[in-house]
Amino acid sequence: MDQRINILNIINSAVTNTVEMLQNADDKMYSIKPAENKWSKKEILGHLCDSAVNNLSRFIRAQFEPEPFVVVPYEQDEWVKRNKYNSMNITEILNYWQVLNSQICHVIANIPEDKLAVECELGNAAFRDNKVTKNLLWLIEDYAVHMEYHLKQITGR
Ligand code: NI
Repeated sequence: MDQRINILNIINSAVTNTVEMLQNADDKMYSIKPAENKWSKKEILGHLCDSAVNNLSRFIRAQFEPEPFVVVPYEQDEWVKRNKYNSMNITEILNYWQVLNSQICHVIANIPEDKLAVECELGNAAFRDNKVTKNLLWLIEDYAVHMEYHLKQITGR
């Protein structure tokens, strides 16, 4: 199967299943922070919104900026903190996340085939400050993998 279609299917079904599962969730329970410096489940979902915002920007810029496209990490804790997710209703966060992913899928579906091969340079702590070069398709797949990883933390499956 076309790898891009596979990724789009993964994102779409993850969003559908999560919205269905969480739309009637107990808001209080999802607001509990396991520790001062640990995210609540609502904040983890918020982190997925931040990931969507930042990656949407990357998926667009990688198509026209000079190659290799340099992937600059974003301050994840600051984004969660400044977005004040814990004071939002879980359905508000879910709606926001759903809309962001609908646009992300629209953008991914329309990337010209040759642009999926654009080189992207990663250089963050996860790679021990070494520069690693992947292509845009890898970056898109990594977005879905990261989403699934955090969804397991929220839904416990
Ligand atoms: Ni994460």
